[in-house]
Amino acid sequence: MSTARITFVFIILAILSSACNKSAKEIQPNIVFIMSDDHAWQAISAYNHPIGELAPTPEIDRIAEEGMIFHNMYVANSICGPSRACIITGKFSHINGFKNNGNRFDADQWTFPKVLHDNGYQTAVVGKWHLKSLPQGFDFWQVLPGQGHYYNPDFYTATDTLRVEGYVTDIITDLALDWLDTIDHSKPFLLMYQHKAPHREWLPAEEFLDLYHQIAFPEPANMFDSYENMGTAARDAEMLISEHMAVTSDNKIHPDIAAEKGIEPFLRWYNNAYHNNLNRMNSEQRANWERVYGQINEAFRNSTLTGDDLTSWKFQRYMQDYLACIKSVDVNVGRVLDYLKENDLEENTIVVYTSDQGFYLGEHGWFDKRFMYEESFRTPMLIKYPGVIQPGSASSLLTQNIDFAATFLEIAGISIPDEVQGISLAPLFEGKGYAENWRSSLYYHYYEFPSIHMAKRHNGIRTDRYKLIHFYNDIEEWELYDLQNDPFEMNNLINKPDYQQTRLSLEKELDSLMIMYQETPKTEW
Ligand code: SGN
Ligand code: CA
Repeated sequence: MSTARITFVFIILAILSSACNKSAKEIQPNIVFIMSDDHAWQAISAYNHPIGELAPTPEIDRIAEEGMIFHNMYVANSICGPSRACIITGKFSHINGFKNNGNRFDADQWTFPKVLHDNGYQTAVVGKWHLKSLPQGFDFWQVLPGQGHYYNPDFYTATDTLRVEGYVTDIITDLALDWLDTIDHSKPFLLMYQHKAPHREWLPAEEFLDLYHQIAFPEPANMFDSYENMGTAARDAEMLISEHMAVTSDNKIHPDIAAEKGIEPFLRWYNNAYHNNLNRMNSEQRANWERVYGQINEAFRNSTLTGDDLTSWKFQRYMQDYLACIKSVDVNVGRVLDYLKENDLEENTIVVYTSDQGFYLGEHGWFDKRFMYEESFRTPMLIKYPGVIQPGSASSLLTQNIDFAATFLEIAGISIPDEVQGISLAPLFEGKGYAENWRSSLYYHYYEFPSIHMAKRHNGIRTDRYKLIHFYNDIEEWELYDLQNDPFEMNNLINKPDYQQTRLSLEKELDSLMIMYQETPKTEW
């Protein structure tokens, strides 16, 4: 072929391929929004943390391999119901009104699923919901009451309450795939596929009960933190693996054996929880469970663990069960990804994987979440968008879960109302060039106190490098961390002379975020 002909062929191919890309983007894409409950980014192998590497999540990682991983995705309020409300409204808790798990979500308000539904999307939510009020804006929903159960869970549907035999993560996936089978694949859809796992008390599926029993998981360096240079809030929190995690319901030791050893759980009802969890099982499930956990109980009965050794043992038990629950999530995410591929839906479907918040895997000695410290404030986020997001890409810009609503509207070609507080992440999908104009700080506000785990109320701000936290109700304390020099937040710098300039500028920035986000007057907090 002559050079002129080759050039001509290339030009035609280039025009054709740009036309294809364009039409792909002009079609409204399908959205599969996958959210698990309490899934720490440390426990996703794509994030390269030692825990994730020992308990890999190859299926979830596929989303990052085929798309983008977000290294700085944060929540607006690190607790289940509020986080979910922030996601569907694109607004902070003080605007959507759902500030803590005790509240009831006002389901009549604006949410992005309603808007997608009104714009021709087929919509469904399956699994964890936790907003007290029933879902609105969905053609189909089947959700767990409250926290739900791992074994033979109950579900609410629009017409019924029913108990489904099996393991919750598998069942939620079956529901998702069954719904996908019923809908019209030539029209766009939104599927919110939301797991209960790996929420406490971490009951693994039968096939994974002992998956990680032979692995020694590394303890975080600050697991025996004395909070010397932190504040009162860290010291007063009741989320220690050593004291507040139950040897019974959490670590699966029979209450009689724990009592023989002189170990009482922090709350007495944790013993009831132990029995209630097992009583839900059918005889086959129960027999499998006893086979595996019977051995652990026997070994515990014959042990003489106390003090830090007992804490280390509890940490291993915690990791084994928590990560085994994640294994089921991972396998089931794989089923959904495979379904999309096998049904020719892959090319036009965006898949997001995230969690309602981060979680402590022993950092500062803790489990649970709530605090604005990194492990619970930061949440995983992986997204693939074939033809738009370059496979294997990453973003480290400051992003927040209030951004999902705006993002989904923008990619569906629907205008974003001014009332939405989050911003669309869509510009980040196509690569560089946005860093200079991107937000430079994030706002956070947590309210659930006094309550289980006793994490005090606080708000604050995080920039690229610093974090300023204000504990404002039963104590009046400020904390300032330099995340570059102190990534594990061990040294509160608030009174250090060298940091007074930084403190002032962070306080100013916090004030302006509060104005921008229409924070309510402090007297109403
Ligand atoms: C339950 C858990 C707590 C957890 C809250 C909120 N206790 O109360 O450990 O912090 O839920 O979790 S349990 O013994 O019942 O498991 S959230 O994810 O719903 O916000
Ligand atoms: Ca949660």
